[in-house]
This record gives sequence, structure tokens and C-alpha cells, in this order.
Amino acid sequence: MNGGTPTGPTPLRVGDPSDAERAATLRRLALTTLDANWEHDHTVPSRTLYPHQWSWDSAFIAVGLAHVRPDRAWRELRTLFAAQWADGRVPHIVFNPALRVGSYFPGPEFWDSGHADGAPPVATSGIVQPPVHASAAWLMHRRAPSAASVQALRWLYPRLVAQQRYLTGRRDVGGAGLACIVHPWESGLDNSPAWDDPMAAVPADAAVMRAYRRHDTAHVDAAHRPTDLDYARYVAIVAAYRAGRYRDEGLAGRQPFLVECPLVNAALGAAEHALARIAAVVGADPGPHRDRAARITEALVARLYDPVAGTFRPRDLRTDRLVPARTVLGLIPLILPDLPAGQVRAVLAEACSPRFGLAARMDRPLPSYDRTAPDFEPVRYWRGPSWLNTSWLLWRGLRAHHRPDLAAGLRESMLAVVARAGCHEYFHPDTGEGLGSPAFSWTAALLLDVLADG
Ligand code: 2M8
Repeated sequence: MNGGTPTGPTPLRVGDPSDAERAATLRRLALTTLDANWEHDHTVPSRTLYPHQWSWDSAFIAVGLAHVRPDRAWRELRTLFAAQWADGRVPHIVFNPALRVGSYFPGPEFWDSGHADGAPPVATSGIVQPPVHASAAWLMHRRAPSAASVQALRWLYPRLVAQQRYLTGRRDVGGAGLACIVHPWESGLDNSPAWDDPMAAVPADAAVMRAYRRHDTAHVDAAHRPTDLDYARYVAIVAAYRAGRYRDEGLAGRQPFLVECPLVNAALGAAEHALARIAAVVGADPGPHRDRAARITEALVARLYDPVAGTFRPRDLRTDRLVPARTVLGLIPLILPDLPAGQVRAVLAEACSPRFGLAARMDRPLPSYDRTAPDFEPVRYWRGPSWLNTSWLLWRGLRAHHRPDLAAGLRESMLAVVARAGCHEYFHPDTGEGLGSPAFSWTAALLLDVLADG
């Protein structure tokens, strides 16, 4: 696979007579993909590249499964939260013990969670991912409320609360009520240009990777993935955290990468809004969740909004500066229903600028990075390609802030790109060519959610 000749996607328009047919075809494709990736009690993101269970993937997958396989949707979340640590952290990977050693790098032997206090019996990683699970659980229940969904919410509620407590407590390194991430993997946007500056401070040498075997580049063109130097730094950060047995006391003195991410913190605030709704269903008090939601939104605006650029940016806690890159991360705070009007306007202007090209009729899918930047890379993972999950989050934000015109444009671009290329992991932001895994679960799942809105 390579960058490909720009042939350009030919999006079908809403109202086209073949719309219903296209929707039916896409639904079948999505279901086949999700069924093929189901693994006894969870869904793998991809059979080849990611053969274990991933945290935020499972939340997106559960949202889609709720439309077609509700039992499996709740099971997906139960399996993930059964691996929650005693301190409330939800690990970003839950390893499948049945897989052979070496089926993914870095695997359970590298993370060595067994020696950490409060880790579950099953092997996991020691870091987290964006807390999109409470919002997912609320959407799932709202989609098909039943005795079973209420029961599932009752089981999940204290666990979701513990997840929030972990992130706003032990991870509040900046002291302002936001969660700090200690690894780019925690953002989910591994090699985003947002991390270039903070990562440059992580001492590492690409040659370190000669001691390990990467598996990703056996399945996907190396030009579409993070570099060996990126991986050397990923490994160095995990090694530092692992050396402290993944304890969070004194993080500022021990960890080389400490950042407040707009996506992670927007998800954190949205989770409190969702928990307020869930609390009302399970007989708990929604009030404290509403208060926490308001505080998170306030802190997010105070610390991560850049009034000069008119977008949100991650804050590097090592330098106390906002990072310069303008990435899709900056648009995601739109998912907060209580985002102030000024920031809503600014984010919409940023999204509709030539940098991201959001429009009521889009000619190209939403990129993960400013497409006018000189270092925009259309095929390299999170440094340019279009991803369904970030588009879906923005789509939800547009609906929450009453922009049906833009939401419809984005929805159509998501459908068109999958109709043309299939359930790929990511897509060329100009041609729509499919990149990465060709049978990727969250693409399939979020497609189902988007289709249900038709
Ligand atoms: C990617 O990240 C993993 C590490 O966690 C990897 O590159 O091996 C990211 O796209 C992340 O957001 C995603 O959750 C994961 C599994 O799909 O893959």
C-alpha cells in the first residue's frame, strides 16, 4: 500500500435514489467486520495489527454494537471494566492470555502489570486512554433502554465514577482539575504532531528498537506508521513508568512526558454529563456530576484554549506552554454541551477553515492535522489521515451545538469514504484511499451509529 494516485472519492449525495441501497450495503459490511473481530468476550480492533482488547476502541465498538447486538455491546464494556485497577484506572490494553507471545509489541511481558499494586489478575498495560466510556454507556442505554441496560448501568456506574476519580485525582499533575497524560498512547492519537514538542524532550535513540521486534510494520507499510524514533521514545516512557510500578505519586519528578490533552479532558467533562444522566437512572445523585462537569469545562477553557489561535491546544506541563501544532484534538471540546458560545464559535471557525475543511458539502474527509501545515503527512497515521472516531466525535459535537447543516456534511463524508474504501482504519485525506487495517472495528461500529441517524 502506498500514498496512491489521487483519484478522489465520488461521494453520493443525500437524497440520491441509491442512498437506501448504499446504507444497506454499509450496514452489512459493518456487521460482518464486527462479527469477524469478536473474540469470546470482547472485540479486537483488528485481527492482525491489534489482536487484544483496547480501551477506547471498546467504547466506540459498544456504541455501534448497541444498534445490532446489544448483549454483546454491554459485554464489551463489562470485560474491559473487569480489568480495571484498584485505583480506578482502566488500562488501555487488556491482553488476551490465549494469544502466543509476540503477537503484539509491546506485549504483556513488556508491561509486566503483575508486579504493580492493584493490577487485576489478567495482564494489562499500565496506562489509560480517553475516558469515552460513560458517554458510550449513556448512548447505548438511550438507544435501547431495557431492564438489561439498566442492570448494566448499575454495574458500570461505580466503576465509571472510579475511572473519573482516578483521572481527576492522581492524574491532576497540573493542579487545576484536569487529567494529565503520561504517554502519547494515552491520547489515542499516538504520533500526532501535537506531541512533537513534548516528545522531543524524551531522551531516546532509534537504535534502541533493534533490541525489539515491531509487529505493526509487518502488516502495514512503515511509511504509514510511527517511526522507530517515535517507538524508542514510547518504550522509554513506559520503562520510566514501569520502573515506578505505575504509581502516580511524584509523577512530575519521574515522567518525561506530561501533557494536558484537549480530547482527553473534553471526554472527561462529557463523561460527567453522561454520569449525571446515568445517576438519575440508577438512583444516585446527578448533582455532583453536573458540578464536576462545569468545573472541567471551565478548567479546559482556562488552560487549553488559545485565544490568539482560536482553538484548543495541549498544554505541555514540563514547559507550561501550549504546543504550537493545530490538530483535530483542538476541535473535540465541541462535544461539551456547556462549552461557552465564544469557544463554540472559534472551534467552528477553525473546523471550517482550509485547515480542516468542514462544510455542509465536503469534498474531502476531515484530516487529523492541519492540511495547510508544511509537515502534513497524508498517509502517516495520526499526522494527516482521516479517522472515523475523531470525525464522529466532532459530528456529535455539531449536533449538540445545533449545527445540523455541518453535521450532515460531515456525516456524508464519513459514509462516502467507507462506501468507497471499506472499513479501513484510516483514510487518505485527499483521495479517500483506505490505509492501515482493512477490517477495523471502530470504523465499522461508528458507521452503524452514523447510519442509524439517517
Ligand atoms: C493505536 O495505538 C496502538 C497503541 O495503543 C498502536 O499503535 O499499536 C491508536 O490508533 C489508538 O488510538 C488505538 O486505540 C489502538 C488500537 O486501535 O491503535
